[in-house]
Amino acid sequence: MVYSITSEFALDLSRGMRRIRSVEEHIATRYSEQEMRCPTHLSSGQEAVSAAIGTILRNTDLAVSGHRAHAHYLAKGGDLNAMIAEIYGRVTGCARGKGGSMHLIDEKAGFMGSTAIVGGTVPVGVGLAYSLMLKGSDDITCVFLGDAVVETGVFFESLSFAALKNLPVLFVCENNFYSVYSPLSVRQSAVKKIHEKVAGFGVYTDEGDGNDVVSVHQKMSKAVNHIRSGKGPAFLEFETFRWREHCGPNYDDDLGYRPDQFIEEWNGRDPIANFEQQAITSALFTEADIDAVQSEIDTEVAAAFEFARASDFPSLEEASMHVFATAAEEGIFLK
Ligand SMILES: Cc1ncc(C[n+]2csc(CCOP(=O)(O)OP(=O)(O)O)c2C)c(N)n1
Repeated sequence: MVYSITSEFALDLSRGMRRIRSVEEHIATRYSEQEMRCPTHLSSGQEAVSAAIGTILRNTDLAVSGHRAHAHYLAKGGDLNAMIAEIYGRVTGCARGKGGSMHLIDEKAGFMGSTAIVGGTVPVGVGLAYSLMLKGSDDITCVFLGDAVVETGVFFESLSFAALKNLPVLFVCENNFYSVYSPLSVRQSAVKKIHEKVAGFGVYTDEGDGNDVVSVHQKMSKAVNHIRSGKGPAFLEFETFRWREHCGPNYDDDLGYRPDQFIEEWNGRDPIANFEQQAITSALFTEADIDAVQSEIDTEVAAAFEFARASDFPSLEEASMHVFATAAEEGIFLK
């Protein structure tokens, strides 16, 4: 542990990570029931980044993400019932059942959307940051992105604009080293790491072990203070590891696209187990505290799945609304 934290805060971090993992693993377990009919990209193993930022962002801050968005949505205060209902395609879902796992949105929580197009929401996040700046607030926008996003042109255009206008935007890059099956080595020059390339734009950058929740929290706090005090954008790169296949509920290590040694090493770096072991050794909390937290989470997660499954699918009329604005207004699909 890099810096000292209180018992209460340690338990908060643990709760945040356990909640995300429980939700993701529950989705994985139930996916084969064929009731969730959209693709899902799970974040099991990558919980530390989301749990840490979740303790820092305010409700009035804004966030956007991409295809692997569950953890980000939950960390930003999204509604768990509405997220699970969305994955089940129900009208009670956060996008009224029309978006599925990759299109989460919850304006009440400041979670302004996620899309499946790699890099697609980066300019949206930068635009939102511009609007916050124009309003004169000290709220910030957090743009969650994977390592493949920095291979898109739109990322660099957005970064350039954010730097030019000194916008209050935090880019959080979860570098899990792979874009589907392609390692970084076949996609990007290894001369510099991602955060070093970004530093060339003159923005604040930092990097770290994305599985060490306390150090992630410390680095994020520093970056967010930098942004809130008007000093402009920040970019954080955290190295981490996704446990499961790129898309779907299974493990795909049998495919051999990630070296065995790499997998073994990262499996030993479980962010939850490692943090809790240290916290218990440091007497920040006990096994019993953790059990109590887990039992609350289990109840909450079970209730969310029940809520989703008991909800209706969108009606025919509903299904044609909010897809094409004009078409919906005119009701042309219903004629
Ligand atoms: C513009 C675009 N190109 C390609 C794809 C196909 N695709 C979907 S996810 C993905 C990998 C993204 O990798 P990364 O951003 O590192 O996130 P990770 O899945 O590793 O969390 C790709 C190439 C896409 N959705 N959009």
